[in-house]
Amino acid sequence: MKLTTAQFKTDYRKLLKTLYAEEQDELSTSEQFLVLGNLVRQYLADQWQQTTAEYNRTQRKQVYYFSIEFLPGRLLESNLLNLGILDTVRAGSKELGLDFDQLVAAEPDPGLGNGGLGRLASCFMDSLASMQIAGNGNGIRYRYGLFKQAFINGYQVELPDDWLRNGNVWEVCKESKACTVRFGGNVYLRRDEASGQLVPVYENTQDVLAVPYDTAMLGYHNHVGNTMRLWSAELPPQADDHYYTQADKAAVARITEVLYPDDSNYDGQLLRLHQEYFFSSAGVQSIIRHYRRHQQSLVDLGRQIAIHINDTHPTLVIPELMRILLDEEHLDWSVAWRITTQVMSYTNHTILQEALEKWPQDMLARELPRIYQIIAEIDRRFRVEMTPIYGAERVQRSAPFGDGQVRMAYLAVIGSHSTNGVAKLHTELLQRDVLADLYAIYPERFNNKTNGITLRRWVQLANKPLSELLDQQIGSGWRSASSELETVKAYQNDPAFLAKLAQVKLTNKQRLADYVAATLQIKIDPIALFDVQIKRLHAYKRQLLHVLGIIDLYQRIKAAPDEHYQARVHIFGAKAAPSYYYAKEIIKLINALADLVNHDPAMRDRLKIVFLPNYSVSLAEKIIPAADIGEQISTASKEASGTSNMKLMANGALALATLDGANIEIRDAVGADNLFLFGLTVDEVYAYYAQQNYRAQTLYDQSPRIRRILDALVDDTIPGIQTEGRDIYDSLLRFNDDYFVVRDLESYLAAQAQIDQAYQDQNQWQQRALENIAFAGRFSADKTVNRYAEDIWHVHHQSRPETK
Ligand code: CR1
Repeated sequence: MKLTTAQFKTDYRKLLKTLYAEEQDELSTSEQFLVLGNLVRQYLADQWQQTTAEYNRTQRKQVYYFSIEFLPGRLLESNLLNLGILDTVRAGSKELGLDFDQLVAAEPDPGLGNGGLGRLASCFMDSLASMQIAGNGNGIRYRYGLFKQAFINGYQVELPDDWLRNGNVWEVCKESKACTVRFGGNVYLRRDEASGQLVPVYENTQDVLAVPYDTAMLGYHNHVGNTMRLWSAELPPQADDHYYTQADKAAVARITEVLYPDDSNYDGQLLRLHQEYFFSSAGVQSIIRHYRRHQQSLVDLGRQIAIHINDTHPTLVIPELMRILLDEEHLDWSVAWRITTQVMSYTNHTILQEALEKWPQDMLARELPRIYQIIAEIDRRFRVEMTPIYGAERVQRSAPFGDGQVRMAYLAVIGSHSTNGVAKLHTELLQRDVLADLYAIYPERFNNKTNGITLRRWVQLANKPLSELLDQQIGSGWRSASSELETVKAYQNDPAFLAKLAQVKLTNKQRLADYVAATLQIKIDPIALFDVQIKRLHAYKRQLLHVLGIIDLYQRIKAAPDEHYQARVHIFGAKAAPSYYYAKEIIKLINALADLVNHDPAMRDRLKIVFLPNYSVSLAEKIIPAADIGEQISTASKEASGTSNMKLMANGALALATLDGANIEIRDAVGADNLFLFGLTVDEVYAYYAQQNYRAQTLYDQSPRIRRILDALVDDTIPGIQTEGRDIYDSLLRFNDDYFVVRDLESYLAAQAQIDQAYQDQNQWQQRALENIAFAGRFSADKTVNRYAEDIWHVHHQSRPETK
């Protein structure tokens, strides 16, 4: 949009008066943010309204992305960037005497997700709009986001995230578009006298009103404003003869009160089931209602809409759509089923058994009786159809019902026309292992869609020094066509450019160092190598391996303090699920080790550990541009894709990585010389599983170095971790190290030694960083969503040269 600084200043002053009727300097920073946010809301309104109107007028096929998590990050700056008025508003703010960066930081960062899954959903929202795909988000408006993490005495404590306390400038409540979601009660089918149709009769249900809150999702410089719709649970309007109590109100509000703080872990709470049906049902109802307003017949539904199931949490959209088509639209089962499978598609995000959702059949029957009947019929028909072809055993292994449970991933595959994994290796493992029986039955349904990230947030906004340098060197075309980043390779042997690249990194490291000094009172030197691991705390992600590597370095410096060591700062960001005891012990270990190392004068500033609390999207934006090394060290096969690997690469960090998830594709893009690989391969891990011949204890017995490192956990080297140190030690030796930490330790140490060596040659290091930046465009979410659009949703997108 067009905007001059003069106009902006006038608008700002006017709105300030309307909202607060005060002088500018009376306002707090967060009030100033609210004025600016509301103004930007006004600026984006045209674009949002016109897009909605255009979708209604042209009746383009709509994509609905259902996700129980979204992690959009702060929206002020990204909305300004996408509108094309970021520089104007920044300059205008300055003239108004506002501290723009402070205002940006005053926006609450919505923590409506746990980690990669939720952040991916938000990268996709950004890319859908930027690729001019008619894509809508559908999720839950949690009253409280993911807990805020603090450390007390090195232990994680969880504080409530009251993100809505000052309101939310970006959302619009659409009370008139609310729908009713039914839980519990009894249901039976009765033949309607007049029509002769079977209609369900519900008795004693608990009805909940789902109220939508819409947020605009803007495209980059293209006048598109898509919608992310989040549902909030409320009491239905009061009937004349019935008054609600406070307790009624609280019971209903509970459904959308908190985000489940578990990542890669299935949580079978009743409330979780209610959340899942709540947003699935509300979303599908509103889609059909909207569709019905514009179309006569439902037979074309499959050509007009696509519903995407982001992990299994929204799988109940399948029986819910069936319910509406059967009970309300009176279609035959076979017609309804054809439409449903045509509409639905599913992405799997993990092969971890503990994360695959299964609901007890009796619980589903009690809580969602009609939905249960429909799933039972899906199960019955699947068995009838498939048993003659594939045999009873395979069908029993792959049907929705099994062992008294409803297996949600199986239901998702059976009820969709497409199932995808999120990296090549992951999709292969789904086909080979986790979903092998269903792959045998429906091979044509399986496909891979490697994850992607939006470079607008992760480079343009997070790393302005790099963005400006790129503009100077290769022009600004890369900002809308990320493949153009590859042209920067022409400067691989230009020492002046490499020096500028090094300078950019130093600037970002200094900025992070300032933040660390201000928040943790730890002094770190930007000249040191910054080695970063940022992700949820989980045994399979192996933060422990990283810690053992640091213990090794600590011990080596202690043993030979006068040798030369590359100075290092090890930076962690990680939340542990509140109920994940082992993960919390690792947090305590890292903090205790940090305490020891950071205060040991023998380290002479050559080793520092920084564990930044409350890892979040906005903290990631500070850390990633400052990283020299990004650790992606999961046990091979366990990390479905990873996405921080892509963000770090785009910011010129080199990966220290196992051959897992998308690391493999990153290696294929940048070449094995431009990252540091180590550790077991998937085949080696699977061979250990097959042969059951892994013994961590043997490795401990054979290697003095491993022994010395592990012993530090239990011999008081690190004060304050008596129980934690022992438990972790036992997990490795007594319980035989589920994630092959000990097995990969020496190979990890060797890779770290290579890194220290490589860092000495700064010219060559910058060449490698440049190679990573150059190929980051391959992992742009713009391309990823275009592939979904073409192969899965069958919708049109903008045809740019970079679509493939
Ligand atoms: C995976 O663990 C992947 C993201 C996004 C996570 C991670 O490797 O990058 O999904 N899975 O696809 C997950 O959270 C519940 O499952």
